[in-house]
Amino acid sequence: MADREAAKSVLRTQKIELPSWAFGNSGTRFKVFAQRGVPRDPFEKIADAARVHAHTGVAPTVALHIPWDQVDDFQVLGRAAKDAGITLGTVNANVFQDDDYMLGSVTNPNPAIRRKALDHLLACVDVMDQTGSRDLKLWFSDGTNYPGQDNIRARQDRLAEALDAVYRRLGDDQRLILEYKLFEPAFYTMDVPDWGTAFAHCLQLGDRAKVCVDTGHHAPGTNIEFIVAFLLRAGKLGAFDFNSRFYADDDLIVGAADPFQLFRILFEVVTAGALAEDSDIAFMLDQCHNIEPKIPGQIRSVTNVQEATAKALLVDTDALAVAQASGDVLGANAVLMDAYNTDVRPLLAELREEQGLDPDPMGAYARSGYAERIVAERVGGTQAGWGA
Ligand code: RM4
Ligand code: MN
Repeated sequence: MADREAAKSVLRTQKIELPSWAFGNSGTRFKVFAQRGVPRDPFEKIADAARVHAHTGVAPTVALHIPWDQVDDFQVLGRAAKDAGITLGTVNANVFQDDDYMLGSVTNPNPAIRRKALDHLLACVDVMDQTGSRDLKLWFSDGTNYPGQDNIRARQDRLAEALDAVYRRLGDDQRLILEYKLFEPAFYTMDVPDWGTAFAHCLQLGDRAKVCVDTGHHAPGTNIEFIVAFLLRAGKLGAFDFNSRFYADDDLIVGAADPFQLFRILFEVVTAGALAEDSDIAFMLDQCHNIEPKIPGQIRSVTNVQEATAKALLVDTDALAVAQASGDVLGANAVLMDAYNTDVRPLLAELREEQGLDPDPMGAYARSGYAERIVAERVGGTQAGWGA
């Protein structure tokens, strides 16, 4: 087994970014169940995200979604985050909730609608200038539902044109992160359906364009760790959107559906050296807590990523290399499984204690009284949520 202390020193520097939208109400197209105490504005979302960081110590940034998190002055929001002990992270553009976008945003056949969508993306870069965010994450719902509905190649041209305009607007320290998704809301073609499409567009754009792997955006049975390994090797993995899926884009708690897959993904990250402190990969959560309480849902998500990471760090890479070189199929597999089957919870509890944190973040949150406080205080106003 690899060195526990070495694993701990990497875990100490791990950073996981929280999605602001995880704290708002969410649901399916059938029903959004409102929860008491849910934030009514971006400031309250930030307070909740800071709470997750306070208990876990590894979630110091929160991603914004524009216009869901639109405020008059992003510097004020940034200061609020700082006062709460966190900073603002990735800016997510939202060009999927306007009536104009029924037939697409940047790939819409109507040039005026394409212009409107592009203007929003450019406005998101303005937001980044104010928040100091490094990454602009783009996910497009664009696509078609019926064969013949639109010209597939023309839509790729329109996409490339918009991406290029955004890329050229970025500052030297800013990046474009392109996310793909197999299907939904479009059911016949998505304009960015898979990592290959995202990769090809990013290659064309340049060094500061990278791919986001949302773990819920693949066909069942897809070997996601292979994609991760490939993109890492090509220097094109920009970010993860972590979540779990049983069926499609379920947005459930990461590590809930398939903790072994999460371990395999993180093992690829670890062996590529991409967990190092200077790594430029954004490890984000992209989840919705439809029926479970949201702050504990985020705490559980963070600790699930930590547990999978710890196991990945415990793989005895020397023994693995020997087994691989000698063609010892079962031996190599056993080395990996030994690490996966290790109970890393005591190690993580120890790490938290060393960092002055409660070893049990879920318990500490429950005891903190925060949940009761926000229920009592957040009365009136309109709860944040993405509708439906
Ligand atoms: C999309 C995609 C994006 C996220 C939105 C809320 O399916 O995963 O990353 O911003 O959902
Ligand atoms: Mn996502």
